[in-house]
Amino acid sequence: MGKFYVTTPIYYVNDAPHIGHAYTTTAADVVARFHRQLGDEVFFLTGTDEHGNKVEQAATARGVTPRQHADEMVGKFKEVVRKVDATNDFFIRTTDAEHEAFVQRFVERCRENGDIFEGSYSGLYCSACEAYYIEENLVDGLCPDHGTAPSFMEEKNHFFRLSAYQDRLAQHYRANPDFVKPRHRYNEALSFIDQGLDDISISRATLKWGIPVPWDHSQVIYVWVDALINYLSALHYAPGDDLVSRFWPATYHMMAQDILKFHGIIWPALLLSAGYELPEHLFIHGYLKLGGEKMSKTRGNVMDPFPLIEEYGPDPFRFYCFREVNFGQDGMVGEDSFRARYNAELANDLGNLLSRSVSMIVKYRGGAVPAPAGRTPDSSPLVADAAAAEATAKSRLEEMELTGALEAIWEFVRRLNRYVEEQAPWKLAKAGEDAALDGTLYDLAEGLRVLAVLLHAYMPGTSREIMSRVGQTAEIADFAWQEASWGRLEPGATLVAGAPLFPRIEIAE
Ligand code: ME8
Repeated sequence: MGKFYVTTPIYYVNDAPHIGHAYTTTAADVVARFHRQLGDEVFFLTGTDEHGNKVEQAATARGVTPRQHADEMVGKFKEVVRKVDATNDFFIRTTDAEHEAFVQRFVERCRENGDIFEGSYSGLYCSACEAYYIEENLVDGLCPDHGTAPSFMEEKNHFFRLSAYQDRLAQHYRANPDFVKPRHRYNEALSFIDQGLDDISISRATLKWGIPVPWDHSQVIYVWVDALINYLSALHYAPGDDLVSRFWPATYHMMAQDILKFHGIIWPALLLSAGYELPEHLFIHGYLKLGGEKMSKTRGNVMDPFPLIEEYGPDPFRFYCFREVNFGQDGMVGEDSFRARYNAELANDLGNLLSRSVSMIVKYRGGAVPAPAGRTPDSSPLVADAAAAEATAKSRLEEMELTGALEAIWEFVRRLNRYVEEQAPWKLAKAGEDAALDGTLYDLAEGLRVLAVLLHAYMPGTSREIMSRVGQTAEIADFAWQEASWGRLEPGATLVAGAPLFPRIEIAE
C-alpha cells in the first residue's frame, strides 16, 4: 500500500466555473479513485484562489466587496465538484484564516533564509495572468494568453531571490526526468530554467485584497505565492491525522500548460527556500478547445458542461472528457461530438452489451447466473482478454495515461460484444446446447462484473449499476482493483433487469 496525494489548481473565483475546471477536477478524481481501488492511502485536494487583482476587479465591477464576491462564487465551484461526482478530501479556500496564517509563516521562513529583499519594479502587467511581461513576449503589444493590453506598473516591492535557485532547480530536473510529465512539458520548463531566472516580486503595494506581508502591512503577498502554498497549507488544517507527514510531498499536481512555469519553477524554488521536499510530479494536461481556441473566461468562448451533466448524469461527461481528447494533449470538444460519442459508445457498445446480456440470462436461465458446465469459471476464452485489459489499464493509469487506459477498457467492451456475436446464445438455446450456453452466459455476466471494476474510476455511477445488475451487492463489490481478476463471480447470483443505462439521444437532423 502506498500513498497518493493529488491536487488540482485552485481556481480563480473572478468568474463562473467552466468545462476546463470540471476537466482537471474530473481527471484528478479518476486517478484518486483508481489509487483507492489499489488500496493506497489517498488525499485529493481542490479549491479556490480568491485573492488578487483579478478577483478584486470582478468584485468592483459588480459593486460588492471581494469577500462578498468570493463567498458567492465559491458555492459554484463547490457545486462543480459535486456535479462531476468528484471525491475530494478537502476544499481549500485561500481566504481560510489557517491558510493565510500559514502563508505568512512560509514567507517568513524564506526571509529568514535570506531569500527575500526589497527592490522596485516597473513593467507591463497583465492582470488576467497576474504576471509581468517583457515587451518581446507580447503579441502585437497584447498578452499572448488573454489578448488584452497589459498596463504599466511601477512599485516598490519585496522580491524573492529566484535566481539563487537556478542551479538547484536545473539539477533537480536533470536528476528527476519525470518531475514534469509529459516529456515535452518537462523540456519546456527545463529550457526556461536554462535561459536564466530573474528574481521575482512577491508583494503588491497597490492592491488591498490579499494576505498582508507579515513584516510590512502596507503590502500584500503576490497572489501566486499565496496560491501555490495552498498545496501544503491545506495538509496543516484539513480534517485528518498527521496529513503533512502522511502525504507531503504531493504525488501529482495536475493542471494545464498555462500555469506550468508557476508550478515548475516558482513553486519548487519557494519550497527549497522554506526547507520542504519537492512534489514528486507535475502532470500537465492539454487545453480543451472550442472552435479552435483555448476556452477561457476572459475570452468568453466556453462550452457549458453543466446542462449536459444535468441531463445525462456525470458519467457520460466524465467518459467523454478522456475519450474525446487524448489526455496530455490539446483537443476540440463540443456538444455534437458529445452526443455522437454517447450514442455510439455508451448507448450502443456498453448499454446494449449490458441489456442484452442480462435479458438473455433472464430469458434462458430465469435470471440466475449459471455455473459454466464442464469447465472451471477461469477457463473461459475471455480470460486472456480480461487479464490484458486489466494489466494495460492499470499500467496506463499509473502513468496518468487516462485516454490510453480507457481505450484498453473499451477494447474489452468491444471484445464482449464480439463474443455475443460469435457464440450466438440464441442459436445455442435453439440447438439445446446447454453446456455451451451456460458457459457463454456465465462469461458475459463475469465480463460485465470485471468491466464494472475497471470502469469504476471513470464512471462510478455506471459501475455501481452494472455491479448491482449482475447481482453483486455493495458489500461484495468494493471495487478493489484486485476484484478485476476473472472467475470471482459466484454462479447463482441473481441478475436484476432494468431500464437502459444510456437511452439513445435523438439527434435532430
Ligand atoms: O490559473 N482546458 O486558475 P484558473 C483545460 N488560480 N483545462 C483548463 C482550461 C481549458 N480550456 N481552462 C482552464 C489559475 N483549465 C490559478 C491557479 S494554482 C496554485 C492557482 C483548468 O481558474 C486547467 O487546470 O485560471 C488550468 O491550469 C486551470 O483550469 C486554470 O484555472
